[in-house]
Amino acid sequence: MTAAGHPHADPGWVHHLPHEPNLVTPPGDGAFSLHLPDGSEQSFTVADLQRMPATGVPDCYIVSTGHGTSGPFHFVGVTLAEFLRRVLPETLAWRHVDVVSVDGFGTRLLPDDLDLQASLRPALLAYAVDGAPLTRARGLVRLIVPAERDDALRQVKWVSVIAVAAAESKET
Ligand SMILES: Nc1nc2c(c(=O)[nH]1)N[C@H]1C(S)=C(S)[C@@H](COP(=O)(O)O)O[C@H]1N2
Ligand SMILES: [Mo]
Repeated sequence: MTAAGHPHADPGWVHHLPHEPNLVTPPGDGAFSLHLPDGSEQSFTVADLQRMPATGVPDCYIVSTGHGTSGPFHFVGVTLAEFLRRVLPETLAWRHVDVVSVDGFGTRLLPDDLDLQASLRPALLAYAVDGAPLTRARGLVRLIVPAERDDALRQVKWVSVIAVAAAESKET
């Protein structure tokens, strides 16, 4: 399927893969690249994330339409909101952020997605689960969107690129 019919997805975003979990773990150590609207790129490692304030979100479930629900999991990582606060220029208003995996799977988040979840159950760039480091096989670094309870299309394993699109303009 494409994500076009998915309530969270931007109509312009199309998944490259069917709605199935990828069982082949790609190479890599969790490092990913941030793409900014001005065309610049910046690399981040898991150690970089670990130096940022950590947030834990308990009672997360991975809801697979194909192979059932797993969890509850207690994921720990950096909230996407906090990550963006730290890495984006303060004046940059963003329109959407695409979080994309090595395997092409990805999701698009809008400012509302982070605002609505900003308090108790925020979206995370997770590097640990249930008190242990997240393994590469389980998705290091994995986007966890706790607000998504109906399927796992936003629980993106092996984050490879975080691409930020700017809003048209920001008048102050
Ligand atoms: N990178 C990546 N992330 C992904 C997928 C995928 O194919 N590639 N599949 C999604 C789907 S459809 C499901 S059901 C869950 C499966 O997560 P699990 O392997 O932890 O059970 O991962 C989600 N995240
Ligand atoms: Mo799934």
